[in-house]
Amino acid sequence: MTLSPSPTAALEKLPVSKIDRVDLVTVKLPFVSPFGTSVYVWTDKEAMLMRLESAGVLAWSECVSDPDPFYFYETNGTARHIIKDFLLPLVEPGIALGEIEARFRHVRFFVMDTATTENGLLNMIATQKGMPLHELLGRPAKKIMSGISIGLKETQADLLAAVENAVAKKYHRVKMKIKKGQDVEWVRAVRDRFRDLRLMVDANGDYSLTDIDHLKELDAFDLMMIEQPLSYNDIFQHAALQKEMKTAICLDESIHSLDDAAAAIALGACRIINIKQGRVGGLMESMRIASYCAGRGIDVWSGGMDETGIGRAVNIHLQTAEGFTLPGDTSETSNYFDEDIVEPGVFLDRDGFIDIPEGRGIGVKVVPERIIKRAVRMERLR
Ligand code: OSB
Ligand code: MG
Repeated sequence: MTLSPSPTAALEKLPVSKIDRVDLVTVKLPFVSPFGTSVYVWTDKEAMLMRLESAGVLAWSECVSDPDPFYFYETNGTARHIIKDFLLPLVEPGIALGEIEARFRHVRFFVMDTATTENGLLNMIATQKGMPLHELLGRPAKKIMSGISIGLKETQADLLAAVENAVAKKYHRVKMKIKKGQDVEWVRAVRDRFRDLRLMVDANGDYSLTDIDHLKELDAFDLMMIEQPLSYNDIFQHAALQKEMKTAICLDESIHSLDDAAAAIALGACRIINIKQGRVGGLMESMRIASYCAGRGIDVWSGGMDETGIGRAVNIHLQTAEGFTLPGDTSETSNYFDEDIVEPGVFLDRDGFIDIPEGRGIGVKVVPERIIKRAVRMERLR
């Protein structure tokens, strides 16, 4: 197999400065309405934020773990432990990002914590250089496509109202959550009403191969893809399912690295990959996966973890990278929060596109009063 030039070669050479101070700040933001998936219903976002300070320059980063292990095995509690006791001590002044990644590889599996730390360092470097993050990543600015993830609703009328709202805002595609017993008829209701909508579904692993005939009924609705129909832990069975289904399978939970993506593609387990930078260890691994997929006809898009504006800004910058061919889970701030902790928030323009926040680093500014208002825990690590 020929390998295309690494999209991160230049980034790996960048040295990090002395980080004088590191704090973890956990904030809790109420959702405007509960967000339901096949596994759990969240009523607020409890996000652990990392604040880095170097010679008076500030850079923030967001860990995408939840307080619970219902989407992923990490929690804000395990993330704090791994960052504090294992990752941060490996970050020494003057060493290059590639060396930091190599050191982080000794810490097995904790991709969300690796991502938090690495993304914070990238934001710091871009801020110090006075350039936007996408420029540090070597990517030109562009308008970012939008997409919304609609959680499970109590009634089909509620679902149709939410889709109607998304269509009116000009979202480039709509994702609806499904689960066993709330799938085919709910998709049919949406498709009957919105014939041309770019529509997809996400099952968060609720089905097994014994449901194959039922899942195949979804082939009738011209869906862009079905996201993670089978177990969060599986690649092999998805390959069997993809052979039987017309609709493209997209993997989310199963993919934690470039190696996982390569295995999934080689097995024919999916035709699309949802890249959540936090779930694959950060921006650099995300770029590697996206470039790898681009060379093999596999579409990728940026997933979301209903992040605060810090994580959202990172996802927005990432989507300038090679290979991000499809709209991601990047919705307006108001879809989740009455008030976010950053300015500016995310808005769609009249064609449904999102502007990259302007300025150094991730671009958005953290509003200190809002952090204080929402903080549930603060801890200085260094
Ligand atoms: O499966 O993509 C998912 C949110 C939390 C956990 C898992 C998922 C999601 C979403 C929300 O679908 C996407 C977003 O708006 O950030
Ligand atoms: Mg998903």
